[in-house]
Amino acid sequence: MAEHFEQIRATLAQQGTDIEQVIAHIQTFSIETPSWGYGNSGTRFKVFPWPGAARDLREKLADAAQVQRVTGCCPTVALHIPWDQVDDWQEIKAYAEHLGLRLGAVNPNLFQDHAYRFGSLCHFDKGVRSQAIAHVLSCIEIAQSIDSNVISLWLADGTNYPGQDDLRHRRHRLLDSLQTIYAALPDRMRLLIEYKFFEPAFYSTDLPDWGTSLLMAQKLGPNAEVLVDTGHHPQGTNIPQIVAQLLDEDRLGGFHFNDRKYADDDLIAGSLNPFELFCIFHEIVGAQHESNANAGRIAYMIDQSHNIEPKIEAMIQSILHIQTAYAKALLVDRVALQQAQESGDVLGAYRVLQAAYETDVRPLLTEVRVRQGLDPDPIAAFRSSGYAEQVARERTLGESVGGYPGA
Ligand code: PSV
Ligand code: MN
Ligand code: MN
Repeated sequence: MAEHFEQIRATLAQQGTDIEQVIAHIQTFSIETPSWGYGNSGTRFKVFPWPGAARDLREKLADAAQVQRVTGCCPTVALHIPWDQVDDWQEIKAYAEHLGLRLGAVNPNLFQDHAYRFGSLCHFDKGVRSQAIAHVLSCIEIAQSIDSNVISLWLADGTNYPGQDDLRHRRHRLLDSLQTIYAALPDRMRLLIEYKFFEPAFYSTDLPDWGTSLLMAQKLGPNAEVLVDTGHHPQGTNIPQIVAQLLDEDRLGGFHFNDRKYADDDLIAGSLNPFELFCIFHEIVGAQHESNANAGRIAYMIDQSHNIEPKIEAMIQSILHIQTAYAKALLVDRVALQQAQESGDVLGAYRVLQAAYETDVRPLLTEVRVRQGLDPDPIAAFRSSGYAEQVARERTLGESVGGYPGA
């Protein structure tokens, strides 16, 4: 292991990079985990309850604290309202802090009220739009009270059949609703606008792609940015290029990481297409190198609902994959890459990326973890802690509060 670490150090030195810089980048990189990833969730076919799965926000936070304990890079937890609604936000904030956590992005729920059959912010009925707006405004208040500065907005709005509604009118209503929301946003708070090309709507979706989200953000103002959920694109979409464009437009708000084989599968990030994840980070690191201001304020978040897998371990595994992708992107020899690019050496440029991607970064991540006093193998550390068995004993199987189907 030590030998391999020295090898990485030597390779980096040849490239003119001090390994300590790479380590410092990895040490300051953090990922937010979602409260909804810790509770029972399922498909529309079945929810298989996991023994000991968190049933309420306090338990979700306790689980998230375990993820933070073994990874050291997940200090914040995203909330979903009303799934995570509590009476006393100060009490829950203090509880999170007691666990060594902070409360993160607030996600309004604009898809699970009966009123939203035909949409929320785009609905033809002003009363429904007002209800949806009021909900987002109350989420802004919650965010303020817990010192969170991110609202993540995902809409299920869309239509199922041609002619069902007027697409331009829906767009006007959407912009109008977003303008009301944006006007209520405190200065330091950001509105991250997520997109998704289909589902639950099947003919049209009101925010179907990054371009539409970007247009909306640009019309709203500088605190509105685009949220890229990696599972929300048609097959074959070049997500790294979307990332590059958003960075260049200074509107990349953040990520919802997850992986997929077919559509919005919400599987463990990096489990199916780790190379794509690496290419995403390659774009970010490239922008960092050029002191792109946007690259320094990206909200890295996970958005996963675990159905058959152990929820806490799935979260840890996702984080390890994301960290690995980032670490590999930090190893890219940028000077050699630029030389190859500018001399038209297509394969040479590709091979520079490939060399970084193929590097075994486990010794590097081990070094980072050991310096932080962590076990080099966070999954093993979690397994040997006995926490999973303890909560399986203590938490009776039952209904969780909020979450995806049946949860
Ligand atoms: C639904 O597709 C979704 O997975 C979106 O990605 C949201 O971010 C998430 O649910 C939470 O509402
Ligand atoms: Mn998402
Ligand atoms: Mn999704």
